[in-house]
Amino acid sequence: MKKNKFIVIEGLEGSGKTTACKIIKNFLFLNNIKKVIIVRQPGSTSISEKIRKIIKNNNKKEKLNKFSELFLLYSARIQLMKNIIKPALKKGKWIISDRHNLSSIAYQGGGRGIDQSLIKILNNIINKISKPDLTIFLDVKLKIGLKRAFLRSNFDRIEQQSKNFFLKVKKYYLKFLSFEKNKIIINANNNKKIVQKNIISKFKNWINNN
Ligand code: Z5A
Repeated sequence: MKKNKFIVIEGLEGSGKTTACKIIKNFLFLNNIKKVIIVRQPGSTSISEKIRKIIKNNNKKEKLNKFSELFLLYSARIQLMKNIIKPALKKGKWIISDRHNLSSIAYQGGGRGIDQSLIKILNNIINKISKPDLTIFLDVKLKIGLKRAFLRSNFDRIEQQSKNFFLKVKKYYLKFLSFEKNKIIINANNNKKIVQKNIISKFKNWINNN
């Protein structure tokens, strides 16, 4: 039996992260690995879900400061790491997380322009609790991703940002992804069937070697 893993799915909006989480869970189930928890960030604990609402919703009376956004994201992440992820990993459960530290590097560091040295300090706190075994990055063209996200529902507070914001997010994703040792990059511009096939084939290969 394989040792349980902490898997992170990353990418721009509409890249298919939520879909990919389900694909991986289903693949593991078919391979007799049934103790699998999918979590989303920010979110997945009662406090983190409250924080998610503050981060996603537009407050017309008061603008959310970029540093408040950053610290809220890390408050949500610490709650999730300490209360769900760490205990589940200890019990031998697998974790699939829809976003993690790399999202903050890309959105708050790249998009909002917050100094990476501050984000690095916060990431070190998170990594001391537990570090992902694998990051799967769904590489989607901005236009395709945003179109999919918009078709699914109206844009939230972050999705309403400018094209330039998302270009910076993508740039930082790719830059910092290059420092990740354990990663899989998927071309997420293709149709669902092709993307699913590629995810399974690359993930299967990774699992067989880890
Ligand atoms: N955020 C941040 O700034 N910093 C952080 O540290 C963290 C988060 C952790 C979370 O929003 C927001 O928080 C996010 C970044 C910020 N905001 N923005 N912008 P969210 O969780 O609500 O949304 P999201 O993470 O951006 O994901 P999403 O928009 O829900 O998309 P997705 O999960 O990547 O894709 P999906 O739900 O699987 O698919 C979207 C639609 O496309 C759906 O109808 C699918 O059926 C369809 N789809 C999926 N794949 C395909 C393919 N291959 N072809 C065609 N259609 C497809």
